[in-house]
Amino acid sequence: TRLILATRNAGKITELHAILADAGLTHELVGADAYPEIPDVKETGVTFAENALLKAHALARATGHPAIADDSGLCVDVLGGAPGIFSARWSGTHGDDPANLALLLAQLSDIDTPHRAAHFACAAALALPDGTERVVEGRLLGTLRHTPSGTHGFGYDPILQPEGETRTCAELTPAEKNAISHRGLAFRALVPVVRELVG
Ligand code: ITT
Ligand code: NA
Repeated sequence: TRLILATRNAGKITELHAILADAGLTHELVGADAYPEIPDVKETGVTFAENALLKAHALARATGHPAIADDSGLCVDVLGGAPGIFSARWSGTHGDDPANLALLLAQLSDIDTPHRAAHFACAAALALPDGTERVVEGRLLGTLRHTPSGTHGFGYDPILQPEGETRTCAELTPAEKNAISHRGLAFRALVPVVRELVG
């Protein structure tokens, strides 16, 4: 069965292929870029779950295939949960990961380590063409560094140090990150749902 990955984020796509393959999913995974005629989905929700469902439904409806979507971001305690759902456009330009990270670091420059708690959040949604939907969430708790470190991953990975780790997410191997990440947790929880509803 074809399963649409309702995302255009290359970092997410790489991680999702590994996470879903490790979980034993054998579906043909096709990214949204295979459907250039389908317009970008407006993320008008106010939660990760709402935005993930919007993206999954839009691709399922437009393609006629089941679709899974990821809405995710970095939530900083001292900023009241920001950037949160605005993580991909925090600096103004959608998808410019380095600019978003640089702006966030500048905003937190006066905040010392005990007050730099943050977490990654991920909502994983499944939608079927008939409108059936499910969504599950995962989190990765940690602390923000003052300077970026590491070259793996994407987005804010070089500044989030997971709880119990001495390395940032960008210093973990991809397999190490997927084993503990918000995305790994959410999509491993979604796999039995896919098996039940898609087959
Ligand atoms: P799609 O909507 O096409 O999936 P997007 O990049 O716009 O792509 P989001 O709206 O969910 O997706 O924004 C997610 C942002 O949150 C992403 O651009 C990163 O800045 C950040 N983010 C999410 N997961 C992350 C991770 O595992 N590591 C680092 N940063 C992450
Ligand atoms: Na979003």
